[in-house]
Amino acid sequence: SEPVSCTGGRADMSLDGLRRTFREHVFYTQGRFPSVATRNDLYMAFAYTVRDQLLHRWIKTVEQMAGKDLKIVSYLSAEFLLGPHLENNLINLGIYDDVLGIAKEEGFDIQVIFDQEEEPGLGNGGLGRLAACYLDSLASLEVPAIGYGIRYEFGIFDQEIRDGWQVERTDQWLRLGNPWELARPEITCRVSFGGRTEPYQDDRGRYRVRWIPHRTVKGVAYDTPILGYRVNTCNLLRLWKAEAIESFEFEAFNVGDYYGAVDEKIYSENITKVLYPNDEPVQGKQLRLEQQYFFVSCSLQDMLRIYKLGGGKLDRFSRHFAIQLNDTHPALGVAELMRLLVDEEGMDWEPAWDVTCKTFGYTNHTLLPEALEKWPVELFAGLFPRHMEIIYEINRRFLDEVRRRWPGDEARVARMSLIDESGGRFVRMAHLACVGSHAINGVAELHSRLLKEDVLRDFHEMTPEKFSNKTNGVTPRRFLVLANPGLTRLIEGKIGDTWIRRPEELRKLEPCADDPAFREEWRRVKLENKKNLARVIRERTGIEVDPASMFDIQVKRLHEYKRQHLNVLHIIALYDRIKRNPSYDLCPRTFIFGGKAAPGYFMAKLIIKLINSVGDTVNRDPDVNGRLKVVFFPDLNVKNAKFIYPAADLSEQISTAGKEASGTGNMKFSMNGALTIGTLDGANVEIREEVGAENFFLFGLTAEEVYSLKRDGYRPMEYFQANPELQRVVERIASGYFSNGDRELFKPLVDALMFHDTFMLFADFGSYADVQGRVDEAYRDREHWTRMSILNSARMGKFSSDRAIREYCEDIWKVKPVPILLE
Ligand code: GPV
Repeated sequence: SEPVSCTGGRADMSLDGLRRTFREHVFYTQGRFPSVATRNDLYMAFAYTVRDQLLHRWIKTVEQMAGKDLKIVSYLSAEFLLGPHLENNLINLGIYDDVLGIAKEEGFDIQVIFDQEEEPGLGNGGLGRLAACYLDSLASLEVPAIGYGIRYEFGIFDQEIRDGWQVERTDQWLRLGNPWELARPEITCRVSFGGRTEPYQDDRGRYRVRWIPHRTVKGVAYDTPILGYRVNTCNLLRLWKAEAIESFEFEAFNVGDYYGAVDEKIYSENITKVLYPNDEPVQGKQLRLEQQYFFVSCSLQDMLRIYKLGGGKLDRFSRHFAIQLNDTHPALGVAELMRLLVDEEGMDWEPAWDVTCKTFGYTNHTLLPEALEKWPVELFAGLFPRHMEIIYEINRRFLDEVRRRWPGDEARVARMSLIDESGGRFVRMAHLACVGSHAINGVAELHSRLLKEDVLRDFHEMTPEKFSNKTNGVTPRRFLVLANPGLTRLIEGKIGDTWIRRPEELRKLEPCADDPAFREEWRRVKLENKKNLARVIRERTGIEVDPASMFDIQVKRLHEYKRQHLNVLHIIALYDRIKRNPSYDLCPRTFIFGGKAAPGYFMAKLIIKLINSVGDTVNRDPDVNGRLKVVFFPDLNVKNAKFIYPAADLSEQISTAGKEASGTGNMKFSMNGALTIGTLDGANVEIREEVGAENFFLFGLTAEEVYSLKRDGYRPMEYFQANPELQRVVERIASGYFSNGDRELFKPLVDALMFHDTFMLFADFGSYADVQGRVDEAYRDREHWTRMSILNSARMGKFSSDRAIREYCEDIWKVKPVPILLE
């Protein structure tokens, strides 16, 4: 067919073209005269101007892919934590400076326009942000890909801090409209729930099963274009919204049941109303399971539809689609694809199973046993009677195989079964994902090793060839170029800009670490970034912080295993030293925390309160005299994070070894020249390898030591009794020193540490405090510190998500780039 013509007009990317398109959008899209256009009108007009460019490339992408014998990556994720689009798209298009110029000419501040964008917070933290980085890299590497997920009407809640406590407010990201998405009311799927199954014979006399569901909803596609960096590939993020199917309304209307019809509508739309704000461990709620099935079923139906458009035969499906399961949230896909192929398409079991296993890959993101998803069989079978049967059949065949390999080993059979029967009956989603995938991976070397040795040991013994490691990465576009323009310019001045696509080339900066003038410049940029963060902190919290002090930052979801409270214990120790010796020599430090707590996670919320209470006391104590400041930065999200990573001197990555699968914040900090204080956990291990042990502050037990200590009976009290400073620290909290004499407030926290200390803070406290002492000394030698900082940035190339995606493409997905031409 004729190539679609969309040159000229709004596709014109010259300065004049952009300016004209922008003015047109103010007028024809927003319906405003320039003189009465609101801030939002201007933002919308800019966004549509940019979107026109994306759509131009999107059409070219679809056009040039059609009819080719290619393979598409399909990334299934319950979360995509994208962050604001506008700035990112300007960078990827290469028109950032042009648009800055236009804004200036038209007489307004582009920062104010950027600030107007509400970010799509469709994720909780690391897992959702990783999915967003991977979409950026897939497009930047020109790999055909679709991200599939849920269009939550309310994303992750907005966090406010009141009286030191977290207060949640609903996120209203769609309130003023979303210029980045295209509703596709004609692309819909039906998704069913409940009911029963019934056997029948098909026209060839074969035994078949039909599912007679209790209710059915409609999924509607909403598409967001995802443009790669300085390429024409524009991929698709397709998010599903749940609606009522029309027939329900008609039926109800016919019997005069107006309210019934409206009820049904509300009931259906509920499915995609809100993101569950718990990350690991997830909550075992029925609606959550419905969400998972809803988006997985829509996505698989969509892939089959697209595949059939190309006229392909179903038994070759896996040659054209590689589906990646982002943790077990979409693992139901294994059973759903079997149902679609066998029940709907009439395939036999064996070929359908072959297609399924060849299509799916599974990424595990956690070692916390309580975070491994399992659903009560009763709940599961009630919602998905047919999938339950399919899972039993998968399990029967699988366990037969286990019994053939290990005759008489019934303990192994029980351990590996898809059904957990050790007290109640549960469907184990990780087992379903393992059995139904040809590839299983962890997200850092250590994590992948521990998966093989521990969590998925039996599966590794049975099919070692399925296992591999894919260390996480982050996109240098958003987390360096966009977040840190000062540093980007400085680096570009030395080594050009090719590192933005090939971050291994950042190594060329290494010699600059020895150049005093460059170090001076490096410090100047860091100071500017710290002033910038100091301004934002003042605006949001009223707290004054000194940009000359060391910025020591821990931002991430609040979790006991991430040990924000270990950081607090150390702050209190420093405070205690000052109180005991007012002339105590401490390099001035500003401790900055940020992150959300799951609304039902009491201990995490109490830790936020503790941080704020300690801050209140320390920040106003005249004895401290500027040496210590403690800040809790409210509402950490992608938009706010851009002020934070570039301003850090020290990055806190202090999880209990063996608990953090990878971490990705650790990478964002180090790329921006922060030094890390951290345990040998997750990707910290590899970061330390890359930057060099001499440029990393290591402390704490190893994962092996944590395990053996636990096995031999860990007694926190022993560490407590051996460390007088730790005693004084805990005593200050317990005595009500930070809570106006209230000894009850932090008692749950103190008791948990004294009597259980599940995450071994006491065992690591001594080593942590010692190494913090070395950090203090190191910061005094500013030249040497700067050297280490430069080397951190220069050696972080490995942690670009481009590298990670290349590995997935080569080892798991077997997909190749498809360059897209504009003309
Ligand atoms: I499972 N992760 C997350 O954010 N939410 C989850 O539900 C689960 C895992 C995180 C891990 O905690 C991080 O260590 C990891 O870096 C990230 O996933 C991306 O792999």
